[in-house]
Amino acid sequence: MLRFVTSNAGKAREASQYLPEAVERVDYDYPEIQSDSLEAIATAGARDAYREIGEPVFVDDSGLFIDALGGFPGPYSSYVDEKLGIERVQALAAREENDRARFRTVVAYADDDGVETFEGTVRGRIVAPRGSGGFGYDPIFEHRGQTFAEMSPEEKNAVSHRGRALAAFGDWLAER
Ligand code: ITT
Ligand code: NA
Repeated sequence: MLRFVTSNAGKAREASQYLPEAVERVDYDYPEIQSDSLEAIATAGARDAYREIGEPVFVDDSGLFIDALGGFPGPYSSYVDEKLGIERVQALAAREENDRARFRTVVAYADDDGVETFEGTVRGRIVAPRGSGGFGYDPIFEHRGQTFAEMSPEEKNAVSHRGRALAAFGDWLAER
């Protein structure tokens, strides 16, 4: 059994579909350090959550990086979603010629041996919102003609940043 420390139900759903072991969600809101690096945020979060909970845990820190906006909102994606909302982020991006963006996830796993991180990236374009699946920025992120919110959970996991990070994590767990 794996413990996933997250306040985000959408992340937890995707992880349980992907990993070979059962995933239990732990709703502990670990303090997030401020950093431009998802690796640093995830590593500090996993270490803190492991200390707090006393059992091996993993966390997921993710962000949407819009090329024309210098990678904004990036590590601040959660804050920007909360304060502006995805429609206003899309409106900002629509003023630019270059519509390219990427999603990134860093999964960090902590146990007695320390912290291991696993990364996943997917490239796409920012478009006007479409679809009702997924969560967060999914309606404005298009990959090969479909937004992530138009995909089934399986379709999204097969190509997504989180799917790729979890696949690397799963391989590592299996080889351990
Ligand atoms: P945690 O408790 O796990 O930290 P969170 O929602 O605060 O949950 P992050 O700090 O990683 O997660 O913030 C990432 C932001 O990007 C947040 O607004 C998410 O909704 C959004 N996001 C993350 N993964 C996404 C995905 O696969 N599709 C769309 N939006 C995503
Ligand atoms: Na967070």
